[in-house]
Amino acid sequence: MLDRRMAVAKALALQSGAMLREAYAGDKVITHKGRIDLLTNFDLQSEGLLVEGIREAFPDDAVVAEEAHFDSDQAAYWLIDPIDGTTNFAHGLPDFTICIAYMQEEQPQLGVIYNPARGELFSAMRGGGAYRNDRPIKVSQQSELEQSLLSAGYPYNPGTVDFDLFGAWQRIFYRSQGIRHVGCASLTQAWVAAGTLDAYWEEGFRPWDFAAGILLVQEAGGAISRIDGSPDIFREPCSLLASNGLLHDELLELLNSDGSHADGMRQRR
Ligand code: LIP
Repeated sequence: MLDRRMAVAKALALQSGAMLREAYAGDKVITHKGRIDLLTNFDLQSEGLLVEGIREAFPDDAVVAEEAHFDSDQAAYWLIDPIDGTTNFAHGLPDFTICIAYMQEEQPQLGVIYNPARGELFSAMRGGGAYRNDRPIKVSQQSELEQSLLSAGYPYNPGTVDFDLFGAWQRIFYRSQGIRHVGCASLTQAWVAAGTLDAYWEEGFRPWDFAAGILLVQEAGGAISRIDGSPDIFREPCSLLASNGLLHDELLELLNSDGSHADGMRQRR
C-alpha cells in the first residue's frame, strides 16, 4: 500500500509541478496570512489538485494540508505543503517545492519533495533509502566544520523562536565555509540528504514544511534532532537540526553555547 501511495504522491507532485513551473515567473494574486507570510492563488490551486488526487486514489485517507484542508485526530494521514517556499515563488525565485508526506503515529513513512524549476524529484520511504530522480542519495562525509557549507532557516514569526537565532548564526558563520538561506525548508533538507549541504537548522516552522525532509535525511544516513538536542522535533515551537551526522555534536554545541538549550538528549538514526 505504501508503494501505491508513493506512486500517487510522485505523479501528483509532477502534475502540480508542471503548473507551478509555468507560473513562478509570471503574475500572481498575492495575499498575506501574516506580516511576511504570503499566500498566492497558486498555493490554493496546487493544494486543490493534490488533495483531490489523493482523495480520488485513497478515499478513506485523511489529509492535512497547509492552506485549507484539515482532517484531524487520525493516526495516519497525508501531510501536504502545496508550495513550500511561497515567498521565493511569489518573487519569481526558482527555489520552491511541492512537499508531500504520509504520516503514521506522528512519524513520516513516505516523503516526496519536488522542485519543478530544477527538475529535482526527491523521495524516500521508511527503511527504503533516499532518492533524487530515482537514484540513491547519501549525506556528505564532511567532518570538518571549516570545510562545511551549511544552511539556516528563519521563521515567519521570529518571536516564537526559543533560541538566539542570530547569535548562533554568527558563532557558526565564523567557523564554517558559509551559511545559505535557501528560503525553502524542504529543498534545503533534500540538499542535506543529497550531500550538497552538510547541515541545516531552523526553529518555529510548521510540520508540513519538514516531515518529508526529515525522512529523506534519515534515509540518506544523516542525523536529526531538535536544536536543543532532544528528539521531539514536532513539539511546538517545532525545531530541527538536520546534518550528515558527523557535524551534529559540534553544531549542537555551537547552537547552544549561549546556554539556552543545555539539557537536551540526542536522537540518532
Ligand atoms: C516556509 C519555508 C521557509 C521557512 C519558513 C516556512 P512556506 O514555508 O519553507 O523556508 O523558513 O519557516 O515554513 O510558508 O513557504 O510553505
